[in-house]
Amino acid sequence: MSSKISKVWARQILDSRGIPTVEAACQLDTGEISVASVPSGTSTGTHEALELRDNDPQNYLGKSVYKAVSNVNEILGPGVWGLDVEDQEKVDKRLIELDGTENKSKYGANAILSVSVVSVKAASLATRQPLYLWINTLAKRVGIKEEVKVPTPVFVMIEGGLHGAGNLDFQEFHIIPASSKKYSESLKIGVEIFLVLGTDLERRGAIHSFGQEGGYAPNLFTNADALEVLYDSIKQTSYQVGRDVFFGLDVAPSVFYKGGEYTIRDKSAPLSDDALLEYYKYVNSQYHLALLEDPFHEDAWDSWKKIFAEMSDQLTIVGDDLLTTNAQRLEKAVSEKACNGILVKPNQAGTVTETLKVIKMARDANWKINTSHRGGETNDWFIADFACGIGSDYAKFGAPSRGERVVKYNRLLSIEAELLQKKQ
Ligand code: 2PG
Ligand code: MG
Repeated sequence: MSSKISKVWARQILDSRGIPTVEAACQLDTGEISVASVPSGTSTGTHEALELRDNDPQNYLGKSVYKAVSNVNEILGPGVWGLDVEDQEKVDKRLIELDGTENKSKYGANAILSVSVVSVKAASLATRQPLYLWINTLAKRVGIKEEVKVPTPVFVMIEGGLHGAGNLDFQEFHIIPASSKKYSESLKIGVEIFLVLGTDLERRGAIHSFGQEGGYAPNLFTNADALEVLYDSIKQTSYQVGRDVFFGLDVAPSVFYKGGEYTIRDKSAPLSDDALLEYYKYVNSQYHLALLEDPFHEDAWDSWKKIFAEMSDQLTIVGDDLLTTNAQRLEKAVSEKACNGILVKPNQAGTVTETLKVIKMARDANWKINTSHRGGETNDWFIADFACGIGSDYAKFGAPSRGERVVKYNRLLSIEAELLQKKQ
């Protein structure tokens, strides 16, 4: 007989930026207790489910989440009491019904997701199995066919845009080890390149600070220079670009998009969508990108269709702000051929079940899945188990540095070890 949820409660904690977020706990009728906290985006897409903040200037400059916490304690938590913890679909359905809005704006996606995730964690305790295995069971229930696997890490090496304190326009410059490599080998590659890159940036006098996700945030002349510096650093290691490692970008252009044009350091005049596409082609010819995330503004559908038609045979075009882990937007992107990869962030959707259904749709369209952390993170490693449980192709958890990022990369190490042991 499966366990029932006997109590869910929440409190306010801080995320990695020092900004409040929601932590929830769930107690089962058998006495087991799980705890989960939710992340928060810095460069959020307009179409994401709503993150509820108090907007009271007297409290954490408006960023407190006391209302979301009390929504868990008074409405959402009591709403799921007595439910079978193994019936995640029912738990999430109840949460969605209680809120009743399209974008979870009544009780807040942060409040709702905290209850959804803490229930998944409680079910893994109740069923006495690792979290990633339980998530795989949930994934199979919605029709996802993939088995558990440790994804290829996408390391955020250099940060600009809203995430970096330096002068770069693009938000993230990635290093992606070849997908044929074992995860522990990929982690070693990522760390070695990261350390060489740090020394290199210092030597170049590109005075570096760190970005939100632990990557370097240097001052450079152009965005392409960041790729050049990365390229040089890799050359100093035993790894080869195009064989052992590949590049990726999360452009996140909302920050430099104004009046229908994109202003970047690489060009003296603002670029039209077509000119930006030409620029991507040039960058790709020089550096061979494996992943290109959010190349255009989140509502520039025609430009997305164009880049898909012209470049998707060479690289994976990933929609993050374009899709916001949202079934309707994904459906449109599939039917209009706007991209061939999705960034999956459970807090954009608001419940685990909705996130799983989006992944199933993307898999049906033969897309690549990149499961992602957020700019504001906690030490919760749920997303690492989630990425393995759904058989994600990639996992983007930031730089291989800073506690809230490495806790997830380290969790992947232990999952890899467990999976290897099972095979023996
Ligand atoms: C992104 C994410 C994570 P944020 O744009 O992909 O790196 O950033 O959480 O700020 O949206
Ligand atoms: Mg992004």
